[in-house]
Amino acid sequence: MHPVKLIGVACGLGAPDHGCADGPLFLRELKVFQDGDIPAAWEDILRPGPASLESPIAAITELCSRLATHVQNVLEADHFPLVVGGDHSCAIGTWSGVHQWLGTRGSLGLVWIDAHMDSHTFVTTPSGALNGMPLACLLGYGEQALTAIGTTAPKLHPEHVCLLGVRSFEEGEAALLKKLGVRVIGMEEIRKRGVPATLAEAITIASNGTAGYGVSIDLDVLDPSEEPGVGSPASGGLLCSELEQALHQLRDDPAMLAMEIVEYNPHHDRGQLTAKAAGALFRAALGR
Ligand SMILES: [Mn+2]
Repeated sequence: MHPVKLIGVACGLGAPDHGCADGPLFLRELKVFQDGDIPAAWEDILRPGPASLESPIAAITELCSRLATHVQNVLEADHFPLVVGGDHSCAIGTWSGVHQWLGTRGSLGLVWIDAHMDSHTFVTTPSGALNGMPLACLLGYGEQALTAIGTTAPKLHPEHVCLLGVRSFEEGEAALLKKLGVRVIGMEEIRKRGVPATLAEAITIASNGTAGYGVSIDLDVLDPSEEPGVGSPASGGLLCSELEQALHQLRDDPAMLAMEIVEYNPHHDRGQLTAKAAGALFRAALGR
């Protein structure tokens, strides 16, 4: 396995609750990604620059551009990027970076594990929060500054994307994904078919016809009764143990190019439960 390079994104400007900006620092302090079996080292923790005085959009655009370059460089060095959020708007930078690195090699697939769809644009959003928009941006919809990072081309084709764990969403974003034909696997379907089978389908969608795929894990996919350390908790989620078990499917898959673990909010955590869950998911997916 390629050595893992951890890139923190200490930014909560895209979330209504900015506390997840402290997530990467806490997770680094708690050493949750330090495991003897997995060669992993912190590369950097990125912070918003002076553009944050202007507007959240300006700050996140600049931060995501920097993040995209970092991710691209890590891949160039034959390492595995693990981006640690911060709010989920960092996904725009992460996957723009992987897309940039892929270049003419082929398309990028993405498995989006989240309680929410994160597929709003400014036309449909009720909150205006940018962490509710990254998937739409990556598909080429939404704020032009954010869809044009690296290149104006969409970073993802709808047929290569699958959402898993969804249970809280608004009509406008659901309509966009439906129009595009993006596969959404909600909790109800997961409860019928099981986590392993539905994750296997998501991986197949992200792999078929692509040059590789990524996995974006929003910790709010987990049930908040067990893991409360997130900014937008939604009840009826996955147990950490069942997601861990299913994530074993990712181990040693050479088609998996990068991963994200985002939205850890240490100020809502209880006895480091959610921090430990982040480490457990990391080991489940990348261990042996
Ligand atoms: Mn999310």
